[in-house]
Amino acid sequence: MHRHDSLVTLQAHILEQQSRFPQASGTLSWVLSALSISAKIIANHVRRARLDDVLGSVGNENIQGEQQQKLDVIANEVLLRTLGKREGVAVVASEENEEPVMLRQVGDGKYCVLFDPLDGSSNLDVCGGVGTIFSILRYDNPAHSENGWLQAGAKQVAAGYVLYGSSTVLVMSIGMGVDMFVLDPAIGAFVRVAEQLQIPQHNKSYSLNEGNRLTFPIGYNRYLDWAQANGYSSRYVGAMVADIHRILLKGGVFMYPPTKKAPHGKLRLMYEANPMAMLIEQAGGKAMASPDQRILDVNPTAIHQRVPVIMGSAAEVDHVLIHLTTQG
Ligand code: P6P
Repeated sequence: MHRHDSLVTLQAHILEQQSRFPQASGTLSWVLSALSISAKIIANHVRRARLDDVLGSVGNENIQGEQQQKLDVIANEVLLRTLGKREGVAVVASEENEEPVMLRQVGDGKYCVLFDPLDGSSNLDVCGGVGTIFSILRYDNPAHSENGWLQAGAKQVAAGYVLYGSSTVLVMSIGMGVDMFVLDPAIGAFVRVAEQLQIPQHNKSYSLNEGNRLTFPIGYNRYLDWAQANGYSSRYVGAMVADIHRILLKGGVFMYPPTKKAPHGKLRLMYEANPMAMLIEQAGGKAMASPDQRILDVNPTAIHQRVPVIMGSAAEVDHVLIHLTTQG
């Protein structure tokens, strides 16, 4: 039973962190609290999905060419509505929207919030883990790039995810380490359960969709042969948030390599790879797009662009990279 005298809510944690920046206006704190409220609303929809008969697809494809689930639309609308009410949010960009939405004029202290509202939603019908992923960029100077929101992941001011699993877990970073919160339904608040998470250095576990093995670049198959010869286990949920959460807590390596169907990988740079890469690096891990490119250094050219992903414990990522670079 959680001792309530030591209870620190997400709200208190956000204000605690803000107090370390005396010059802070509190705008970022407001944006993070909007994401917290959105997560609680989405969690309720996810847990009631079968009861409220909102499972299944809406019958059309989203911008990604994927079957849009009813809850994808619901989660997207919750985030757009909640963030839209926050003065500090100038732009929102969603996996579900073809173009970013300008909510208000650019000005000092404004932010761009990018998100995948319900990642892995195809797992919903079978009660599998699904999540929300978010990334926050400062957006007060479009000179960062002609669009303003196309900035490298290294410029993120905050990143995080919500996992709607056996419990509702929120994990986030504002660049000072990674902290974890669990939604306590009894009090309707996210309660801090871990601070300064450090990813385990090793774990003989890899996570990728081996069904694509025949079209991986050869180095990935060399790695799989090596890993299987060295007693590695395979764990793959098929929802990035669930797979990354396991790796953050247990260690290992997660990959989505280039395939014939997705030559640049399937995962989206701006609102999947970048936020997860920030969290993994802040927890002491490694996040690469290729042997010589860090995900956070990729300069984006399009809001929905995809990127190969290799991330997790640094030593485990290195085992993959060495097989991508050795010849023969
Ligand atoms: P595949 C879910 O659709 C998703 O975007 C990520 O959450 C997940 O890691 C990946 O795609 C799964 O893709 O091709 O293995 O089903």
